[in-house]
Amino acid sequence: MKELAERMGSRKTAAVLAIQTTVLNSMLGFLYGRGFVQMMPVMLSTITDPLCHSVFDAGIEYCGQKLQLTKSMILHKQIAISSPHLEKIFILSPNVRLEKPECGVKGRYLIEFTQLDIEMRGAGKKEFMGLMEKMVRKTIGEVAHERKREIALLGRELRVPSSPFPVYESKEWRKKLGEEFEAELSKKESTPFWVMDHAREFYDREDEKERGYYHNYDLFYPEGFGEGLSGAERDFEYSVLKRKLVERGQKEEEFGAYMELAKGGHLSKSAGGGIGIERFVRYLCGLEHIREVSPFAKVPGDTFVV
Ligand code: ASN
Repeated sequence: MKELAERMGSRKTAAVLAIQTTVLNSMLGFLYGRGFVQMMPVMLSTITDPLCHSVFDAGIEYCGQKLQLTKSMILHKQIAISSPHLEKIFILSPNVRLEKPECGVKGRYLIEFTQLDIEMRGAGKKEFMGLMEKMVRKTIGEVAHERKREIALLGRELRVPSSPFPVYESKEWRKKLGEEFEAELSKKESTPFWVMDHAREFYDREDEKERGYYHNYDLFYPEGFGEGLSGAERDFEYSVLKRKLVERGQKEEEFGAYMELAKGGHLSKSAGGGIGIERFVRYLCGLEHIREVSPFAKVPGDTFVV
């Protein structure tokens, strides 16, 4: 209990929370100013993101139904953005991902975190990535300006990165630097950067002609802070989604209402992504481990006291 009391009572914790407040105010203000509509988070659902890496099951039984804790709201975003009356949406979305304990040492993982999850109907990757660069630059600028005292207390210096951010193609850089190329690039870079084309979930758009090329993008932070945002253009046609589920050995029934809507032609073209709030705050504050972002941080493998 002493450690929790110390962490809660420290100036550092208060400075980090103040910076996080400015981050949220800046990002939400940015989206409101551009006509985005905010939706409330879904925390329990019959469907959720399958994720491309393995996590422990976080399902519960309720009145004879199996419900899952939200890993991400991607499927709900795709359903919502298909309304002809909604063009741009976002959710400040709490996610639960019961990561394997060994992830704890990496300094970037929490089993409970929040992402600002955004989706735009009809958009492509260029438009979405450009928007995210503007949002990230505005937010860094506002934190640097409004939180000088807190930034100084943390011994950090902040500079607004110039745009456009560098873009790396994953296949090319994996060949050049090996499997750990993203970590290498993150250590070497001095500005946030994009890594394109990751083979992952069935809803990220795969090129129709060049199979195995994915129209997705991750934003990485420099100084070794690693990945902070992931997003993609989406596949939405039933036959394509179905083929990709089969290829991944996943069952259509696991995605019930989502696949039913796809079958009826009710999903539409969109692009979006989610930026992890705790990871962004960790980067801005220059914190060694993500546990320092919140006194209640749940790091994989830890024994939790609260
Ligand atoms: N939020 C991500 C996206 O929009 C999905 C995820 O978090 N797995 O692509």
